[in-house]
Amino acid sequence: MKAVRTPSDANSLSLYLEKRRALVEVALKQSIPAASIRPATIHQAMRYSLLAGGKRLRPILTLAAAEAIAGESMDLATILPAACAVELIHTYSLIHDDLPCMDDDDLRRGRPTSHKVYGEGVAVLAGDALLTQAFGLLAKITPPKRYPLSLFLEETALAAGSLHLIAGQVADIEAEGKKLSITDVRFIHERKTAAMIVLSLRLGAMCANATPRQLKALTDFGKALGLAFQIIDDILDVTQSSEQLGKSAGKDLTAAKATYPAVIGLEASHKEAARLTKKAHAALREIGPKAKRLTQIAEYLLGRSS
Ligand code: GRG
Repeated sequence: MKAVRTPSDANSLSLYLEKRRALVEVALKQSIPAASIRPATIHQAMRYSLLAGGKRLRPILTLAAAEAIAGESMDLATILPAACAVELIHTYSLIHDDLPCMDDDDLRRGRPTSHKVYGEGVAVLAGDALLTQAFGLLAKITPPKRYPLSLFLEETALAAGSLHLIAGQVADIEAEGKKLSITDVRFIHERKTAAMIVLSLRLGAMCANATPRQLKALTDFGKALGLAFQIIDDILDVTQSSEQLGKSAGKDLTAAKATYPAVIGLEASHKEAARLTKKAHAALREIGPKAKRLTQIAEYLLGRSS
């Protein structure tokens, strides 16, 4: 019997996410050395954290940004090195963030954290190796006409470095237990979370040879989406259980962390996340109908529960 495809099949976001996630999973498995290669411990530790699941939001955004420029029928194989690179950097940051000298967490992606399984030394090195390999993957990109390979490397180093991802982490550590203004919290969230989300989108768009106007639109989308994503993350930390999140819930409160709910309350935080999601949608107008998946992803993230 002939399979019947309804229009809602083709339009379903969950089907789209499932397909893109499957592509990313296969590519991630191939993106780092096999667990048997000497010294096996480091490769096992890298694979343990990288292949532990997770939403794969950032690599999916890289693919979706490229598709927003070049269409869903494009060959995604050319985008996967960049998509994997952002997930490797993200996973490194989670491994290091969980260390006893940082957030000291026991649970990540529903499993014991890297240092709990492999010890602190190997966990630090697994993070370092993932970060390093991310640049190895970026070097495989065939640069499009408008953007030289050096720009991919430079933008990635900038987003993951001491002006953005690490800046956010340092400001976060220094803020613990202090009374912060919403501007201070926003400073942290923009660096710790939004910068990598913006990078994920920009790398995808650059791979697809986006025009400067399209790249600016996706950057504005990413800034608003990234901040909304972290505000929702702050809200979920208060409202969800560790089982639902696959990581320790309620830690922001016990560690007196800088969060939106702590400064403006839960209801106002929800409102701000919704306002930013609208702003993110508005930024996509420049791109047009091909940005449909990005619009849907932003809406989906606003309503997520894990
Ligand atoms: C250099 C020692 C050293 C440490 C760097 C930069 C850094 C450590 C940590 C910052 C990482 C961090 C915890 C950012 C917060 C962003 C965030 C909401 C992470 C969780 O992302 P999800 O929900 O996680 O996408 P999954 O598991 O789904 O990928």
